[in-house]
Amino acid sequence: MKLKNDLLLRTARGEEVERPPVWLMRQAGRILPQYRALRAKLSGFKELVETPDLAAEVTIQPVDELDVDAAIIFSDILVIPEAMGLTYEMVEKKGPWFPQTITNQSEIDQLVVGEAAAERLGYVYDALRITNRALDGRVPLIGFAGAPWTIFCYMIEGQGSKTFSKAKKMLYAHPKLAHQLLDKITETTIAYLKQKVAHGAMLIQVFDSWAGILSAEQYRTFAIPYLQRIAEALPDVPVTQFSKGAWFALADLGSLPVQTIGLDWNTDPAYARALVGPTKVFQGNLDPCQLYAPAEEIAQAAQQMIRSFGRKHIVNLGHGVYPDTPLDGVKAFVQAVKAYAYSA
Ligand code: 1CP
Repeated sequence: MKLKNDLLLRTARGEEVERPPVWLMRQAGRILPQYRALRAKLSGFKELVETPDLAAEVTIQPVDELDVDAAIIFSDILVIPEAMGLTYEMVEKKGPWFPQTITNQSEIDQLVVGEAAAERLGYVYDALRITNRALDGRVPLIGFAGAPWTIFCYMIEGQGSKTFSKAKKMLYAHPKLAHQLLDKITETTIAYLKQKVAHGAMLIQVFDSWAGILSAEQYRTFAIPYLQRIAEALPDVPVTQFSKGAWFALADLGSLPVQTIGLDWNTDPAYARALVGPTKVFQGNLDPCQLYAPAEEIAQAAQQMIRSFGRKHIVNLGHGVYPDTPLDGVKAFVQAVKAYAYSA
């Protein structure tokens, strides 16, 4: 498909661009009144995720309302554990809940893996196809998955956690089992992301939301090799690796065969550049709470951030936008970036 706005893809490929592209993690969701209105008519979150026409509709809402430079397909990282055999519920105001979790070898042996699991997610591929048809090339469509370590956390723990200490316990007490499970998640994620690319995802982002609770040594052992396999399996699209809180792993992340590294707001761009080297593109990293400030201050903060990154930068927040963020703050952020021009 011919794109009318391919700024994100040109930037991710390392080309010289006129200004940085901008989109927001979690842009499709509760910050938008049109999302809340649609969501209120449904039985719950999963109905939205599993109905391709509706998922496509909320994917496009932020492109219409916010004028961002990319769409990200509306879905969740938790479709992968579900496809492998662990169904999830999304409990209102609480978050995900898995009635069944992984505790031993035989439960790992029973998981559905690879293409057999990925083929259960036809609703995601349909949503991608429908979204691209409706977008008609206005902006690129981003596909995503959770990183193996983050998916492992939910499969062991069965819900969100501050410490994910049950998941970490398996790394210390049963490292062989941990590697078996990480391997199966990786194989499934690769099959899934290949299908996403085949159905129209033009860039893939891998979310390692719980990277920051591991040590540098554990991240090198239990995360990096699996991220490497995923990136190597996707030669046809740019890949963004976002490992939240993983400042201690920046040099390792810099050696992955990905085009873009996502940074959270705790990470100084110059510090990251020194560890990652000159070639990667960075994505990030405004504090999501900055968007609670007056519009004028948001614009100044956005410009200052762009200057501190220099070139090779995709503008985003340092994590997902918070649901109670004022829409005017989000718009001030996007417009400030779109008004920016790199000096020659
Ligand atoms: O009320 C609602 O509508 C549910 C809120 C919600 C939304 C809008 C959840 C529940 N998931 C989503 C969509 C979603 N999830 C997207 C959509 C596309 C976009 O970015 O606009 C994406 C990319 C995700 C990814 C996701 N889900 C991550 C990784 C990114 C991150 O924020 O770190 C994680 C950790 C999840 C799990 C999840 N899904 C939902 C919740 C509340 C959680 C987190 C639970 C926890 O704290 O453990």
